[in-house]
Amino acid sequence: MDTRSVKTAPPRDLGRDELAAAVEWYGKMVLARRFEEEAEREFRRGKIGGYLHVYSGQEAVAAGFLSAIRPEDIFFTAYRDHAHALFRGAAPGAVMAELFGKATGLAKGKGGSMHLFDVARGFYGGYGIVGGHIPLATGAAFALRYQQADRICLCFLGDGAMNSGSFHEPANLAGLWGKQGLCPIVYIVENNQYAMGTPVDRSSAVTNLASRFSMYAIENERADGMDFIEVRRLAGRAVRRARETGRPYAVELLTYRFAGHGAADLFQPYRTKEEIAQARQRDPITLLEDRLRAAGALSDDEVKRARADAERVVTDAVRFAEESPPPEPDELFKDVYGAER
Ligand SMILES: Cc1ncc(C[n+]2csc(CCOP(=O)(O)OP(=O)(O)O)c2C)c(N)n1
Ligand SMILES: [Mg+2]
Repeated sequence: MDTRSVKTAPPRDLGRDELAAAVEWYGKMVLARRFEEEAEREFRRGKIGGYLHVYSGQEAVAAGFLSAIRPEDIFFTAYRDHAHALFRGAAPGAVMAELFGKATGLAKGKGGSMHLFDVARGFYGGYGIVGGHIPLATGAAFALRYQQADRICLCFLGDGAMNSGSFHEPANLAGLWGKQGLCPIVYIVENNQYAMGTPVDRSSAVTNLASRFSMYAIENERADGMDFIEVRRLAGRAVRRARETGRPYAVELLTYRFAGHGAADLFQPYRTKEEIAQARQRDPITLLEDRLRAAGALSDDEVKRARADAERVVTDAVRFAEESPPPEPDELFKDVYGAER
């Protein structure tokens, strides 16, 4: 199943608060998209070392969920993480500086694109090992409830990550702990149809990924991940439920990445240009723009202003990253285990 076969829900009336939030998040999504375009450009200019995976096309997923949690809640994701950091309020300059490997970066220039961290804002990373963060997020959710905190944890993961062993053990524990109300986590499977060049039906025996959570007594649902407003509504319900019951919940959101897997995936031999063009017809930013225009909440001028603001913020972020110093050599021995001298 792909996003083309999912119908967008018929427009329902948007409440005043919902509309205001959607306008605000539209601006954030425009910024994230512009940020990613620039990151790809800076990679090609040789300014960004290591690896780079951009989020373009998937914005409604992180935006929908991160707009539905509280400041004290926490979340984990994999390596496609720039938008998650920006949506949560990290300074774009600090995110770009991290990509550039600079001391002013979100992880002091020592993590790079795949390892963004912003613990003060509840963002616990940014992981390059596929599936590696799922046990951590599940343990963190348990810890929150064990400490009797009224906080929940989100765990974003890819369709490919669900086939790693490090998915199954924590999923089992989450189901088990959930029976005692001790695991307030929402797993958000970002099904962008591919794990690098491998489509879901060539890597997963069961292609309804949401249903696989049932094996571990985790209730689940599957939905369109391109429509911000619907994702946000769903997120509101899922998050409230996890908070109230302490039980895990799983959502599979059907989405699509518009760019290559990573910056080195230039030719994308595993998919056709036509497939990409068709997916782009349901660009989450355009869909939201259309919905807001139809509701009379967004004018041409406001769209222009959102784009101009994003341009300015990203230009400033690049300048900040370029002008920042690299980390000092003795930073090598800080924030790591077993490096006492
Ligand atoms: C343990 C491990 N195995 C293999 C890789 C190489 N690898 C990097 S990304 C990726 C695909 C993951 O796909 P998915 O979870 O769907 O995430 P997406 O890139 O689509 O966001 C693989 C196999 C890795 N980083 N870690
Ligand atoms: Mg994927």
